Order: sequence, then structure tokens, then C-alpha cells
Amino acid sequence: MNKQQALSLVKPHLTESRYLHTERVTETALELAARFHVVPEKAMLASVFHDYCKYRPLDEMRRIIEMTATLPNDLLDYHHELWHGPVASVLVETELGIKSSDVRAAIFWHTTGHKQMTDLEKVVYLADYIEPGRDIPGIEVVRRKATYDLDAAVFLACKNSISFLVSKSRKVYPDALNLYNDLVDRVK
Ligand code: DGI
Ligand code: FE
Ligand code: FE
Ligand code: FE
Repeated sequence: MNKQQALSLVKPHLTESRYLHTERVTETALELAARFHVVPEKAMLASVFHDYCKYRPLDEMRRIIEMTATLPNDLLDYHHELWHGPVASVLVETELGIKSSDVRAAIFWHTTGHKQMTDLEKVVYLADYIEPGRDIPGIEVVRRKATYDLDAAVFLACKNSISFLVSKSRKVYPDALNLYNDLVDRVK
């Protein structure tokens, strides 16, 4: 499946602005993949489909999380914004025939991250954070780090996201904290 074929498959599942976000994430992920030696076809597929399930009804996502052995049920104890990646990692296979476990893992983890992420997973996580349409406080520093240090950029994105959630007194998913702890010593 080439990029145009993938984009036309995802388009009917997204709003116009979410589709434009997806195009920007894909271009950003392809730049990062070239820079950090990640297989471009995998970065393309994972970024095109990372938000494939963003607009699924909550009751459908809840049912899929409950039914699917590989999806952790503790997701249901956290904000429903955390569900669309894990659910998409299952539905891209059953609905679209995307079988690559690397691609599906990058889709799974794109919102929270987790410890010992692969470079492909980091590229998709970071591309989603720094794509040119995002305006997040401190994002320019993350974009600069992303030109030369994948781990430092991922760490900063993770740290900013956790700080933001804590400042709003929101729950933080444990795997996001695991990513923080995994990288904190490495990037000093
Ligand atoms: O789908 P996108 O909007 O492109 O971005 P995303 O999948 O990275 O994040 C979706 C939302 O999830 C975003 O508003 C931030 C929120 N989020 C990320 N990690 C956590 C979280 N919300 C809570 N409550 N806890 C988290 O750990
Ligand atoms: Fe997302
Ligand atoms: Fe993200
Ligand atoms: Fe996204």
C-alpha cells in the first residue's frame, strides 16, 4: 500500500482538520524516519493510521477493549482519549488487513508512549507531537531537539505532556510515566 492509497483509506474515518493533521504527521514522521534510520514504509503506515479510530463511538471502543485479550482493560479506568490508539492497533488489522506488528505497536502507543519504545514508535509519537500544525508551549525546543536527538526530543515531549496533565489535576496513564522514567537518566 502506498501513501496515497493509505491516505484515501483513512480519509472517510476522519474530519477534514484531523485528515490534514494526519497528512502533516505523516510528512513529519517520514522526515524523522530518514534522519533516525527507521524503515520509511512502516513510519508511513503507522502515521497515516495512528488516529484511524479517533471518532469511533465510545461504547464500540469500550466493547473492543473488553473483548480483545491483547488490550489492557485498565485503559477503561483512564480518559477515553487514551483508547483510540490501542483500539486502532486492532482494527487496522481486522478491517484493513494491516498485519505488521511493528506498525500496529506504533499506532497502539502513539498517545502515551511506554518504556523501551522502538525507534519506529518514538518517530510516530514525536511526529504526532511536533507536526507543524501544533502550537504547544515549549514546542520549538522539542522541534529543535528532534533535528538531532530522538530520545531527547521524545523525553521532552513526554515531560511536557505529563507536566500539563499534572497542572490540570488529570490522571496520568502509568505507561506515560514509565516512558519518562526510562529516558530521564539517558538524556541527562
Ligand atoms: O489524537 P491526537 O489529538 O492527535 O493526540 P494524542 O493521541 O497524542 O492525544 C490525545 C489526547 O490524550 C490529548 O488531548 C492528550 C491526552 N492524553 C495523553 N496522555 C494522557 C492524556 N490524557 C490523560 N488523562 N492521561 C494521559 O496519560
Ligand atoms: Fe491520537
Ligand atoms: Fe501524541
Ligand atoms: Fe494524532
